Order: sequence, then C-alpha cells, then structure tokens
Amino acid sequence: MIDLYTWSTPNGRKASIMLEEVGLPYNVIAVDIGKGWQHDQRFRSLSPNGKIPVIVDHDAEGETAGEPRRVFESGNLLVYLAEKTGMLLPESGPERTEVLGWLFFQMAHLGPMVGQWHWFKNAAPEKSEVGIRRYRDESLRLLQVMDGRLKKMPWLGGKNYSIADVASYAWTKSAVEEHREIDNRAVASLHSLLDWLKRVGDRPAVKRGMEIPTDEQKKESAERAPFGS
Ligand SMILES: N[C@@H](CCC(=O)N[C@@H](CS)C(=O)NCC(=O)O)C(=O)O
Repeated sequence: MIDLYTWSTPNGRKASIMLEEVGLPYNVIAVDIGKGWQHDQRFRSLSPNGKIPVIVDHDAEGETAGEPRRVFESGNLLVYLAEKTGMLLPESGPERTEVLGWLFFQMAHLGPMVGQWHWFKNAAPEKSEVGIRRYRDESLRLLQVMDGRLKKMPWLGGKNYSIADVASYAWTKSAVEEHREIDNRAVASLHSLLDWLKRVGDRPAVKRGMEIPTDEQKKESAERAPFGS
C-alpha cells in the first residue's frame, strides 16, 4: 500500500492523478497546509522541505525491499511511480528524453512561475505591480511555449500521454482560468493548448485525481490529527 500525503493544490493533484492513472491502491492523508501542518516535525521527517505531495511506499522493491520508502518532490514521485509500474514513461530512447524535458519544464518553470503569480496576486503583504506583471507575463509566455509544442505533437512528451502531461495539467488549468479572468483574448488563441487541456481533463483518472483529497478525507485526517496536534 502507498500512503499519499497531499492537499488540494496543483502539486498535490499531480500525485493523485498519477496514482489514479496507474491504478495502485493508496491511502490519503490530507495535510492542511493552511493550518501549517507541513511544518510539523513528523511531516518534515518525510518531506525535508516541508511541502506536499509526498508518498510512502510500503511495498517498495529492490535493495531495501520491505522497508517503507519515502518519495518527495512531485517530479521524482511521478518518475518513481512510472518506473514502478512501467507506465507513462518510456524506458529509454528519444521519447523518454522529451518526456523528462517537459517534466523538468513543468517543475522548473510552469509551477514556480504560476505559483509566484498566485503569491503576488493573492498573498503578498504589500501590493507589487511589478511582481504581479512579471509572473503574469511569464506564465502566459510559458503557456505559449506549450501551445507551440502541442501544435506539433498530440502530447507534451510526443506521441503518447505521459507523466509530462500529468505534471502539467492542474497548473495549466489554473493558469488558463486566471488569465481568462483578466483578458480572455490572451489565451483564446492558444488552440492546441486548450484542446490538450480538454483531452487531459476528460480522462477518468484525471477527473478522479482532481477530487483528491475529498472533503471526507480531509475530515478524517483532521479527526485523526496526524500533524499539528
Ligand atoms: N517542488 C515541490 C513543490 C511543492 C509545493 O510547493 N507544495 C506546496 C503546495 S502546492 C506546499 O506544500 N506548500 C506549503 C508551504 O509552502 O508551506 C514539488 O513539486 O513537490
């Protein structure tokens, strides 16, 4: 069994979408980052940087088989689950290189830039027009880069749906919705990206993964209070 420590955010949803895609059974522990549970020392022993998502695999294979294996950083977690199941990441060859390229693009650019935009827009203690504009423009530029790729290939990694698409879906959805609120014209011309967003969003595993953690799972985790108590 796999324990998934997560919350209702785009990084958390990468992990739940992936677990739904590969069909491994998992148990959800909702870590309320609004209440600061991510800073609890018990959680920090699993996630050194105090961030969700993290998984603990109680059925890990290889040298340390039998010992629980913690896997932190969502990109690492996607590669781990892909290699464990042989799904959504080619074992070798050019498409593997492309998948990993787009996975790193999501980890290094799309997630951090849209995340900074959210922070400057919604959480900064002082309003900074320059901060808002910088990350808004950069996030739009990244969506345009993805649109360019998806004009040539059906999926980010190439011919097949992969962990690059899993990693990018929730962040792209959120960025597109927020750009639309400001100026619909900015994203309306990104036809290939919007088509990809619909194709990924229509997948049953993605629909299920986007609902995790459910209200029930949040309530149960709060009652069991694994952290912050
Ligand atoms: N690079 C990390 C980023 C994870 C991350 O930023 N998680 C956020 C939620 S989306 C979090 O745990 N925030 C809590 C905090 O910053 O205190 C990954 O991809 O796993």
